[in-house]
Amino acid sequence: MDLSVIPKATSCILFLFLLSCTCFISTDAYDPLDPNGNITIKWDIISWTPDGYVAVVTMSNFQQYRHIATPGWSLGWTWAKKEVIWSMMGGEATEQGDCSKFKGTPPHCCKKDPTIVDLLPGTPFDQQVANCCKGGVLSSWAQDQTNAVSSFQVSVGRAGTTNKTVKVPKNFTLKAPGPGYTCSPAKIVKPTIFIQSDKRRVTQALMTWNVTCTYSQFLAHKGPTCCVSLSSFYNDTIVPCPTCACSCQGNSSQSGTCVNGNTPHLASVVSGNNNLAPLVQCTSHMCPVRIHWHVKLNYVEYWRVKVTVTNFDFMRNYSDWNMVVQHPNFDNVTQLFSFNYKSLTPYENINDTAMLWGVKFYNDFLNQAGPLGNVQSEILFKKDKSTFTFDKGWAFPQRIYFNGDNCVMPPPDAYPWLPNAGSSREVSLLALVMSCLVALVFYAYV
Ligand SMILES: *[C@@H]1O[C@H](CO)[C@@H](O)[C@H](O)[C@H]1NC(C)=O
Ligand SMILES: *[C@@H]1O[C@H](CO)[C@@H](O)[C@H](O)[C@H]1NC(C)=O
Ligand SMILES: *[C@@H]1O[C@H](CO)[C@@H](O)[C@H](O)[C@H]1NC(C)=O
Ligand SMILES: *[C@@H]1O[C@H](CO)[C@@H](O)[C@H](O)[C@H]1NC(C)=O
Ligand SMILES: *[C@@H]1O[C@H](CO)[C@@H](O)[C@H](O)[C@H]1NC(C)=O
Ligand SMILES: *[C@@H]1O[C@H](CO)[C@@H](O)[C@H](O)[C@H]1NC(C)=O
Ligand SMILES: *[C@@H]1O[C@H](CO)[C@@H](O)[C@H](O)[C@H]1NC(C)=O
Ligand SMILES: *[C@@H]1O[C@H](CO)[C@@H](O)[C@H](O)[C@H]1NC(C)=O
Ligand SMILES: CC(=O)N[C@H]1CO[C@H](CO)[C@@H](O)[C@@H]1O
Repeated sequence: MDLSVIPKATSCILFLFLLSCTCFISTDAYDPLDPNGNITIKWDIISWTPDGYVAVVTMSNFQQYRHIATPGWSLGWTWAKKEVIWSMMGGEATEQGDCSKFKGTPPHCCKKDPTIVDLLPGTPFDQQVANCCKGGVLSSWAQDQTNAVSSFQVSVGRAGTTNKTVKVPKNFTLKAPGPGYTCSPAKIVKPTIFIQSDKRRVTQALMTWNVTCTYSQFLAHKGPTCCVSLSSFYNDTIVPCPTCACSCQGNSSQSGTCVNGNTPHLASVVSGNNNLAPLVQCTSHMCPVRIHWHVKLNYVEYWRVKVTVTNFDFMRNYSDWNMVVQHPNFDNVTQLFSFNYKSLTPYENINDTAMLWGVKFYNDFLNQAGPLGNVQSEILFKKDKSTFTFDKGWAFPQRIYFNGDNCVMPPPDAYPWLPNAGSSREVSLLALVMSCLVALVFYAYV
């Protein structure tokens, strides 16, 4: 045998290795399940005042499944000139800043870089505007469009008083409430048209600008925040979340801290703390949230899955949680028990992705770690005879997101097998070897 083949064999293996790597590394900036997802912040100037303008600022969450939960959003920007906020409705600046230069009633906020938060539910009517006062909570577009919009009104002074002299604010920051969003510069767009409620008259903004903010999981957290475990009726093996999926136990610098589940008194002490950092129960995966997918039953026409979401974080209740699941059989889901369901169609004719969330007042609240810290549901799928199989892990999801973040899946070769699936595995290994040989032959002849 020619010795020169050996480096080629090595390069072939290297090539296959690189190929398999590119399949598993995901880039966080682009979300294949919601490629157009963004939060758009729109400023509509509705009147000019002697020293500035009154604007209605509207945030629309166009993301299909990522929402903003309590304690809600906060929006910041930097004024382009020496603007001040005389007054606000439906929102408030967190700090007034130094207004000592003003005689008489001081402005609401004199800071160069104000931070605005929503007002709380129950705000008096005379301080409200439409879509305000939800404590900064924004639903996702797929779950509830009417609650995916939040507005406040701001009266700006020491600003331009015509559309030629007004300067758009700069450096927008959106916190939800932590990091994760990156906002574009403001762009002047066509003035918004408002249709009056009786639909007999339309008005328009004097000037409008838009800011678009997009999410990156990489900016939001240092590492993953959830993982997936799998089991099935046809194999006793429970495939756990990958070890160290979110962090590792131990005391090195990369390791997380955790609390043992059998010390609930410690958990109740720490949950009095206002810190948002997770404090997870000690597990091999160290994730705050685990999603378990169990293939439960096989009928002639249908098959049934049980999904359990478990909270391992002692510091956090998930109000209004949601998850997104990608599985080819979501085009024929027959029934979901005790979760809400909506099909998402990121690609026009592939209908394999669904958003699931809790039923209001029943299981929309995922309690902190402990005996109440889980929610579950069962899904009934209708079999399509041409695609349905328990072989090759087909019955398991391809991707799961919890609250908008991608969960760590077990490696595909660890999925529970059908008891007689060993031979098909050898076949696929053989196919791999064959393809490597084909590549080798190709190399040898070029
Ligand atoms: C923001 O999302 C909306 C709705 O999906 C989309 O129409 C718009 O083009 C997006 N904007 C940007 C700048 O991506
Ligand atoms: C400013 O207003 C004038 C009319 O008053 C209009 O023609 C012009 O397009 C406006 N410019 C912008 C940037 O809105
Ligand atoms: C933009 O805002 C961030 C955070 O508020 C701040 O760190 C940064 O210096 C600001 N940049 C400019 C150009 O104002
Ligand atoms: C500005 O934002 C609004 C949503 O708030 C959207 O309807 C409009 O299309 C946006 N304009 C542009 C030019 O992106
Ligand atoms: C922490 O690390 C030190 C030194 O690296 C080691 O002696 C100690 O046993 C470790 N403690 C735990 C709880 O692992
Ligand atoms: C979670 O909710 C429960 C019940 O409403 C409450 O007792 C607990 O203090 C909450 N925990 C946190 C961390 O907010
Ligand atoms: C996708 O599947 C769902 C559930 O079966 C169905 O209601 C929906 O109409 C389908 N959408 C498309 C575009 O096929
Ligand atoms: C169950 O699946 C595991 C892989 O996760 C495999 O090692 C085991 O052999 C399977 N059990 C049976 C009875 O086939
Ligand atoms: C068995 C069955 O109902 N199959 C249907 C699954 O969904 C696709 C697309 O929605 C249909 O084309 C199949 O007929």
